[in-house]
Amino acid sequence: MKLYCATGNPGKLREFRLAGEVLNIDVEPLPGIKSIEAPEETGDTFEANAILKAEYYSRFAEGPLFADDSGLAVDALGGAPGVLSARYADSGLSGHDADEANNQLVLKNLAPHADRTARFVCVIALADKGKVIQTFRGEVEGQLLHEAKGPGGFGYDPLFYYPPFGCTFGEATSEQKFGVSHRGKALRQMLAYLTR
Ligand code: ITT
Repeated sequence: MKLYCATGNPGKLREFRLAGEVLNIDVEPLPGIKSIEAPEETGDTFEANAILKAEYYSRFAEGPLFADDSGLAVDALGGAPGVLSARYADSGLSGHDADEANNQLVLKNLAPHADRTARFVCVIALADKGKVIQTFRGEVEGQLLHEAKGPGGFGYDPLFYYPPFGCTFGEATSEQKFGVSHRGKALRQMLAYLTR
């Protein structure tokens, strides 16, 4: 089975490719995605933005395509950064530097709070020819540390301590993270749906 995925985030793309290997599906980036202007993510929910991205990019694909909208929801911050996770610090930076600025702002805003519970949320939308077919949601709960730990993963992974592993997602291997993560859960649901 071949599925196109649409993302401009290299960290997500690495995880989707790993998913393809582990779950035995041919996951390929949408050809030419770099030359397609990204849609504005105007939704208030992960579902709305995932659908918006999947419907938009599937117009450029031949065959089914999926997109993910994901982020970190911190309980003590009322669910922030939530759908704004990628641009929380509004730093104008990209890649690792943007991640670093976002992590620093989360730490600053969370400093007065004792409760450091947070969850990663991922909604994947599957679409074909501009129409959504189905959405899939995965979540994983952890605790935010006071400083980053580990070189792996991307985004908020080095802050996200996952108690069953006894380490952060930044310290876990990609395979370990994929086995329990929000993205892994959503992807496995999509695969179950496609092979039902
Ligand atoms: P695309 O829309 O092109 O896929 P994006 O990075 O803009 O890329 P989102 O709007 O879904 O995607 O924002 C996701 C952000 O949430 C991401 O940039 C990270 O800051 C954070 N995030 C999501 N999943 C994560 C994970 O597994 N580990 C760490 N941070 C994650």
